[in-house]
Amino acid sequence: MGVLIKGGTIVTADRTWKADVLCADGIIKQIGENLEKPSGAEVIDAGGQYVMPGGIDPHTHMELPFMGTVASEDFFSGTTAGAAGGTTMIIDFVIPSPKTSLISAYHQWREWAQKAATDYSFHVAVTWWDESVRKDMGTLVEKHGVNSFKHFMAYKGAIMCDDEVLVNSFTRARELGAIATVHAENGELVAHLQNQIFAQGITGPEGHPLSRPPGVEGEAAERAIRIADVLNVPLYIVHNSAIQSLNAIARARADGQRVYGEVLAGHLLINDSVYRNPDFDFAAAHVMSPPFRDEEHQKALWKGLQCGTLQTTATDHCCFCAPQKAAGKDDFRKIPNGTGGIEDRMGVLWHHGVNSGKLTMNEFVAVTSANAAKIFNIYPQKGSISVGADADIVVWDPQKTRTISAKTHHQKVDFNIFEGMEVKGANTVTLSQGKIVYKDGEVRTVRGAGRYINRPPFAGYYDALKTKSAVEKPTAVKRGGKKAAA
Ligand code: DUC
Ligand code: ZN
Ligand code: ZN
Repeated sequence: MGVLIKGGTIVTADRTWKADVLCADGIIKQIGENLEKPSGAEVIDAGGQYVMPGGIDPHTHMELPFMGTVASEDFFSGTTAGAAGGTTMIIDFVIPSPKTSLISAYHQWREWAQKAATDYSFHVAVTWWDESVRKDMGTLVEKHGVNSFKHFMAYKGAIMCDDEVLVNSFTRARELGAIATVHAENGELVAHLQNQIFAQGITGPEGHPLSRPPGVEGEAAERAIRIADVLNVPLYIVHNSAIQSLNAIARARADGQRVYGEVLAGHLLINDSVYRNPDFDFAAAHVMSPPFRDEEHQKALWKGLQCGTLQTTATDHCCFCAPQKAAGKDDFRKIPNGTGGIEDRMGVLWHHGVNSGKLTMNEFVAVTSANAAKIFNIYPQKGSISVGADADIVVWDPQKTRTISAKTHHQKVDFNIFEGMEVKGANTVTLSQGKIVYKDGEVRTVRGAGRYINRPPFAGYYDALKTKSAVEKPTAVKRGGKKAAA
């Protein structure tokens, strides 16, 4: 059995070369020229095509209970849509409500994710603090393969962390060898601006970006970076959309701090004019946080990705259909925040990144899979084409064109933020664990075939962090005895 991918050009984050790839038992068994077809193996003709690691989307929210509703995309439909577009792994978020146990929330999400068609893992959000949270973080790292903890600095009165929670949780993450991650928006400022703008009579979706200006994001990013620096913990900032947060990351990295930045395909390609569209359904369909920004920010984000200030691309895939968005018909503050994109991230990044010359093919692999695998400590099991790696692979035809549309996508949502966009370059085949899950327009995913992927803590990586004697080895000043002469 198995699958032999013949005649393609392998593209990884490091190199490009012509070779065949033999997949069996879920992994890559052999890479080489003119490999023999084992009996019973299926052959994929990859002539004229690229063979790359399947995409990893490190930021999704399948079937998330949020803002009084539940995201429409579930773990099966969402991972299937991902597979159709070349993404073979997601890292989703366990988000416990304040005062609920992290461990029970983790088990709840594991149960929901049983139906996933491709592999997945979980970041766990810390939304409150007490001794049980401290203990549960330890259990999650030591027993459940979690190495990243998320902190929402926005969503006041719901899941927002104040500085006390950030400090406690970052400190604990440091002890455990885990990485802290943040949604960087100052939730206090957002709440203040939302109320002010609403009181001024702006009730529609155009109020959404006005209540979340770039400075709100910059402040939170800067604060999270400073806290992480003092506590000496690595930090990953999700969905950077603004020059302010980008610059904060660039400064911290130039200063030697381990700070990583993610950008969403949507923030690179969609601008804030969508919120001023007179059609409520259209404008509301784009309500997500942080909001889409103007072109100046988009250009800076592309440059951030090109120069390495930002290392990963994601989607924040969190789908709500028009009837759900209508909850905020008369009040933009009540529109469920979230947009989709898992199916199209690879295609739009290839088209607007590689075809435009902004990214090399190897950089494309870095920002769509390899870097996420490295940052979240699952490389080279994921994000690589190497013997022994999981056989999560896309066969990519650089000549294939398609037009993105909600009418044809596999995502369980009635809107596509990239509607009408023509892209050149697409997967013809997707393999997950060595099995064909998508081929030439036909989806072959299997409900429940996805596995939970453990992510170990970062022991060696932490050893390399600079030590901060002021925090780690304080020395008391000796006093008493004879007074020194004045
Ligand atoms: N932003 C969104 O738009 N949706 C889900 C959560 C988030 O941070
Ligand atoms: Zn977020
Ligand atoms: Zn999110």
